Amino acid sequence: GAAFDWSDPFLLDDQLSEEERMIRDAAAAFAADRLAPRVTDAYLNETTDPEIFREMGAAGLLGVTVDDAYGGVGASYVAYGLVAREIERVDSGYRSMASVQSSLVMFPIEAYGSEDQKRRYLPKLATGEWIGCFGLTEPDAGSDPAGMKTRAKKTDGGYVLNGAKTWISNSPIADVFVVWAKSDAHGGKVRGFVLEKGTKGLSAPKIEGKLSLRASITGEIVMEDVEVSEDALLPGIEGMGGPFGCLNRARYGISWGAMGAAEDCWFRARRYGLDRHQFNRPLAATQLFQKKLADMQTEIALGLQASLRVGRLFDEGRFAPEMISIVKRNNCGKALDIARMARDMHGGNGISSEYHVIRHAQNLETVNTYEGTHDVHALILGRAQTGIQAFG
Ligand code: TGC
Ligand code: FAD
Repeated sequence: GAAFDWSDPFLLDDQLSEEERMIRDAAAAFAADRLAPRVTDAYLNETTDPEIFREMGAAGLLGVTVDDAYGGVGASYVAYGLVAREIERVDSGYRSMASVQSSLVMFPIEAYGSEDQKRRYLPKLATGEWIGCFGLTEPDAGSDPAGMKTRAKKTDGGYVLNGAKTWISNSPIADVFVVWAKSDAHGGKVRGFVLEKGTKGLSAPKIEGKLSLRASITGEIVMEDVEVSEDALLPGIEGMGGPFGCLNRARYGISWGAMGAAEDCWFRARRYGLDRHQFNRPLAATQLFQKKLADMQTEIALGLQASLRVGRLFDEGRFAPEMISIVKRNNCGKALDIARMARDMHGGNGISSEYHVIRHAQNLETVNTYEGTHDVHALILGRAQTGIQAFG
């Protein structure tokens, strides 16, 4: 038999390629050296340093799956997931910044963009010189994005866009805006547009006062008669399959990321239980404490194994969106439970920023909601097995 590694029960590490391990280790070093030292201040003061994008780019953490001809890394979806896990081990907000850039901005430009669009945007997004955002959600269209009101009207040689997006990660500091709008020239079908900061009529006010994901800036995108030329249109896709194709990638990455945050909570709870004594013995010597550690270990081991499987299927071109709903939904829900549990196991110290677990728990409230809420993914899975659509 093999020795049991409590921190890697199913020997996940063994199932990775050499390249995947190298990328994972680079992301882990970056997260520990560059992100961990800043996160508490960023969270407490609700500040996002745009420089982080440049640093992530230099470390090769943006556009992990994007072709290296356009500045990406050209690595696997498994490698992308491992990067998300390492970044989110520090903070879900930092992982958000990276997943939006890679899956929601670089991916659609690479997959649906023209050659000119790819050459213009991808290299600068890969280095982090340009920051991207993705506008799908609107004030009256969240879980039901097909209900969007944003419109693109055809003009001579281009389009004029009107509408408002809300809850948009990165938008107040973004240079590049991938936005989705119903286009009258395409029978009212949803089309993607790439807008640039500074375009007349385009603004992105910050949403203040978030009590979750505070290290990641969030804003609106307001479009008032924004005129763009024909080359702002993403030519390669029409319909809701456009934004959903991006969401598939981001949701998959989040399934890994949430496990990274959960692992951080688990390791901290274990350490705390070994160090802290009450009733003349370590907390970790109690049965209740050990049961909680066993539950954490079990859910994390299963969750990581499931994400790895979906990642391999992704890399083989054999994934289905429902597989992603299973891992996005379950891993986020379990991570949130684990973070709340770890907070409890830290007692009063658990509410202090110094111990990090309450920050993870607060962040995971967002992670459980965005990219399809926990319940919306249940409805996607319910539909797949009953043939009955329960949401609309
Ligand atoms: P439905 O009728 O099911 O489908 C409409 C069309 O879309 C296609 N489609 C997909 N294509 C690819 N991948 C998927 N996962 C797809 N899901 C659907 C489908 O084939 C169909 O195509 P066509 O050509 O036949 O028209 O769609 P519906 O409108 O009934 O949708 C229902 C539902 C609930 C599944 C969907 O609307 C949904 O997933 N809602 C959740 C919304 C969401 O996830 N928003 C995320 C916003 S972005 C974000 O949160 C970023 S946070 C990032 C960060 O900071 O990390
Ligand atoms: P609603 O859709 O109004 O849902 C409210 C509640 O009702 C939820 O519990 C939901 O599960 C439930 N519900 C909804 N419909 C049904 C139904 N049919 N049956 C049963 N229950 C239902 N969006 C972007 O486009 N780009 C971004 O970069 C982005 N970043 C974000 C960053 C943050 C910090 C946050 C909080 C959100 C972000 N979002 C982004 C938006 C996010 O995707 C939406 O918040 C999410 O899709 C849910 O939509 P909603 O908030 O409108 O909630």
